[in-house]
Amino acid sequence: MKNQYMLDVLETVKKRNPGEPEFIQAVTEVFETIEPVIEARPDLVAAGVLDRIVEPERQIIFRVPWVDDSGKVRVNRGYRIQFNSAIGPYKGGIRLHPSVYMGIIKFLGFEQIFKNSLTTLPMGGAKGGSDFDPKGKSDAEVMRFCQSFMTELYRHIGADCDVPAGDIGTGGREIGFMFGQYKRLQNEFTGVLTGKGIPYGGSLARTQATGYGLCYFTDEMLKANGKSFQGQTVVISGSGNVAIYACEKATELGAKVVAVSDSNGYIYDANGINLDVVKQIKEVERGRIKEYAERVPGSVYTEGCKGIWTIPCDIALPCATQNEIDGESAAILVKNGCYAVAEGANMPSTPDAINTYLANGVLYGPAKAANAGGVATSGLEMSQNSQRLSWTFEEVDEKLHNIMKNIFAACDSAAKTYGMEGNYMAGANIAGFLKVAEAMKAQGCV
Ligand code: NDP
Ligand code: 2IT
Repeated sequence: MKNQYMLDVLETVKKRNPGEPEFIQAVTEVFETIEPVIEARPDLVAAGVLDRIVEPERQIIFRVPWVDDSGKVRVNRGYRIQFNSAIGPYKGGIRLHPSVYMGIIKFLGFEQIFKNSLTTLPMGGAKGGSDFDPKGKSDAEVMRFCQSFMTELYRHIGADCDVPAGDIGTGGREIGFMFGQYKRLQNEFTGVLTGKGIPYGGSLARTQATGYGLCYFTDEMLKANGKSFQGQTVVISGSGNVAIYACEKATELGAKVVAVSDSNGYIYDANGINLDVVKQIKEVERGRIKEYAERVPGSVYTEGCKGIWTIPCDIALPCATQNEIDGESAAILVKNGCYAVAEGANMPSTPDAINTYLANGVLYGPAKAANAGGVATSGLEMSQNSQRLSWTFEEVDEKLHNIMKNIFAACDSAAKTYGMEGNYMAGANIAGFLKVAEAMKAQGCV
């Protein structure tokens, strides 16, 4: 990046957000790819769009006290960052994981601005979460935590203001407890959360949406380059919501998924992952992926998660967490013949890994575009709630499929317009940025 104005803004971001490397990483990646837009659009510079877009509109940090099953008082820290409302109400998930701190929520909230813009639906960017670890907690403990979390959060959100959803550690169970508490406090039944259960306003296909959408996007990217999922070997990291439904759709599209993982280790199954077993272990029993090897003959479990990227594959779909593929892992993927990486997780590739993909002609589907199907379907859930109607699974799935096709087309076309054909990361950042930037300029200095 050579543009002095952009370098100055980035310097300010670094000074204002010390000790938050993930946030700096996310901002740097966007800046490096939108430089030609900034060079071509002095009006956006004059409107202070960049100076404003890197500063969250509002950041909320709060105490979350709850009582565990032994009667002991526990305290977690809750966050909600309402990053940008230029194109719609704040929208983004809630992450419950012990690694959560301001830098994680800020990077996720920042990326959400551009992702939500790419969906073409009217949603601003936000993210929230807590350092609470749902693992090993009883349902009653999770409920008390969620109720306490919402007892503070409810005053900051609303169906037309800020609509949270799931992310790591927050699934249907947690959304249910949070929705119940919101309704009780506000005495209002509204679409204030997405990812709700089907009996109380949830959308069919939201559970599948991120994983399915990832495969729809990847399919478009492969087809545009003369390839397809048919007969290809796929490695998927993670075994949570995104990984499970990515595995389901990739298999349906003719691929063989040979590996999945969790934070302890990974499974290799040369016969193709038996997803019913994974669903039973992860969705029903809330167990560890290690148990797969005990139930499926011929599969092998290896301790540690990084080794999953040494398994030879044609297509890699990282669906666990940020920075899970570093430069070294990316080089091994390339050496083993992997020619496409599409991101179900948010920011799973380090800058070194991305450089390795681009230098080796790997087709690279960046998170903001590739995993946008989850939040897009959340947008469809909001539409259904506003209409007080429910669409069928097929209707929602078809809309999702079209949205993912359009997202790929937008990334492809923006990359071409700015002379970076085939660089879908640049295309995603540019297309996502431009819509928000125009809206921010039109609304004046707010
Ligand atoms: P889940 O909680 O359902 O699953 C997360 C999976 O990733 C688990 O297998 C978990 O293993 C693994 N994982 C989490 N943290 C780490 C870590 N630090 N190191 C190694 N593995 C880890 O979450 P989701 O599937 O919903 O989310 C996965 C990714 O997709 C995240 O990056 C999320 O931000 C992103 N995403 C999610 C969307 C959604 O709709 N849910 C939408 C768009 C993006 P373990 O059980 O051992 O912790
Ligand atoms: O990262 C993401 O896009 C999500 N976790 C989904 C957010 C949402 O509002 O559905």
